Amino acid sequence: MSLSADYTDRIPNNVDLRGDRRLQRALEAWQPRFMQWWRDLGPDLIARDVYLRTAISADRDGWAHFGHIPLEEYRWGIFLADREPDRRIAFGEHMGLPAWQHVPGEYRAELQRLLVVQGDTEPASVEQQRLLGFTAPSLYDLRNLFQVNVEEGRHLWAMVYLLHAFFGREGREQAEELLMRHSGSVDAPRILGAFNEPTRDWLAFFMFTYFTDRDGKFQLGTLAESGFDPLSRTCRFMLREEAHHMMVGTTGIDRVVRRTAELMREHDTDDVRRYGGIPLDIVQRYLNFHYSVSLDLFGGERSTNVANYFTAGLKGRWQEERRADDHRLTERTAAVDVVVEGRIERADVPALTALNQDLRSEYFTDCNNGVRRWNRILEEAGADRTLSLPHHGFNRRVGAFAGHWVTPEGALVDAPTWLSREPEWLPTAADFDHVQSLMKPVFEPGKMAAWIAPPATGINGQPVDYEYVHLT
Ligand code: BYC
Repeated sequence: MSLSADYTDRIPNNVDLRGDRRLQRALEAWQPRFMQWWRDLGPDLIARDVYLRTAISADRDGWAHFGHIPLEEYRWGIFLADREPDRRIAFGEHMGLPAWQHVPGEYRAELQRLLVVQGDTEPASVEQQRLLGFTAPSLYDLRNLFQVNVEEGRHLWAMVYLLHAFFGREGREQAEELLMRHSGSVDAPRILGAFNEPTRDWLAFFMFTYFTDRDGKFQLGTLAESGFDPLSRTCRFMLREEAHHMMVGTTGIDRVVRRTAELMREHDTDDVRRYGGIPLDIVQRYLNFHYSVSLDLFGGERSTNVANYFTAGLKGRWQEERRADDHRLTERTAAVDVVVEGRIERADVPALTALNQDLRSEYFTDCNNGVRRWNRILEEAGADRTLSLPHHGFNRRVGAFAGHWVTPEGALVDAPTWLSREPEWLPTAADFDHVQSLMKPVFEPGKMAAWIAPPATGINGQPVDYEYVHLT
């Protein structure tokens, strides 16, 4: 049975906020600060109204409502997926015990850290994307940008709820700080690297929603396994919204690749720059960048943090319950990459410390599906070119490859060699300039910028030329 949402409250929720006056008051005090942050650092382009999906209940069917509303009137709410009766901890040293409904005292610090890191990424992405509305390639895309933004805001609410409800004064302080750190700030940057990188243009936005939101899918998937039941339920609900964000990335890159292939065929050249397209070389360099910074989000190949999270029952593996092993892993080893004397080798380490790599390899498989899809589009269009994921050691700042110079093919080279070839592999100033030169807004219903193909379908059964956004 699903708890229905209470929309009469200032903060819509299915957690019975009314039953806990103190918590309700604390969250109501945080709400204006959130709104101030949204006005200061949320989308800069102000639209009259936007065709948005709003979460209204935890039911699988009919969990969302669609309609035109001003962005500021979006109802950021708190929703947890339904509680599974008799849910048990599925891994680690407490395996088999009933899932915790309260924070176990001995894991308070670790759990709080996980929530803060997760919470920090959500507003960061909104900040990174705040200017993109001005250059949207269509009203359909503008609507999708805003949808992603309001839902990342809601995901911030999800973490703030947990911090307020379960971590007392410290949790409330951490919730304040989530609004005080800012993407790219020198004094108070966001916690994880990728969330301080600028999202300059729409190609970067599609790459971000493909690669970085996909890290979100996998990290949320591991937190959905958590023995701390409120976190698990929160993440299960967030994953439902997250699927749309990745659809935006996947189909966004589909459409760029499709348009580029059309221009290549029409003009019989790879250099579609002068025909208003984005050459595949640039697409590949953007892909190399976004994939490699997203790999850093998985942490080191060897990590005692992740071993502790798993053993404690706080963070599981991707699809933990489908794994055919003892779910404790205390006796197992796993091979991880190490760089030894100028060579990439494999070393056996305790499996528990290799869990970041385990998750990263699941992520790799998923990312590769996109690459296969884009290559199919290229093949069908008769283009004799392919895209590929760079080697996982390429351009890394975190883990075994940090400080090493690895080519996209996986060869270790010296710094001067790597740096001399960097312009072949990572976006150059000229690439950014070219993509920026194409970023002209197209705000007429049904019309698309010339560098991107139209989507195959609209949103929620609406046609592509629907007026998804009414500007002023
Ligand atoms: N940048 O033991 P290590 C999303 C730190 S995205 C900067 O190797 P660990 C979204 C690390 O914190 C998903 N610092 O790694 C997407 C640690 O510091 P402390 C976000 C980094 O801890 C799009 C030290 O280095 N959710 O939802 O096993 C739009 C040693 O680290 C980085 C989560 O990440 C980095 N890239 O794993 C919107 C889930 N990497 O503790 C939203 C929660 C590592 O020694 N977070 N460090 O001071 C976690 O599970 C883990 O903290 C990490 C790192 C997977 C991030």
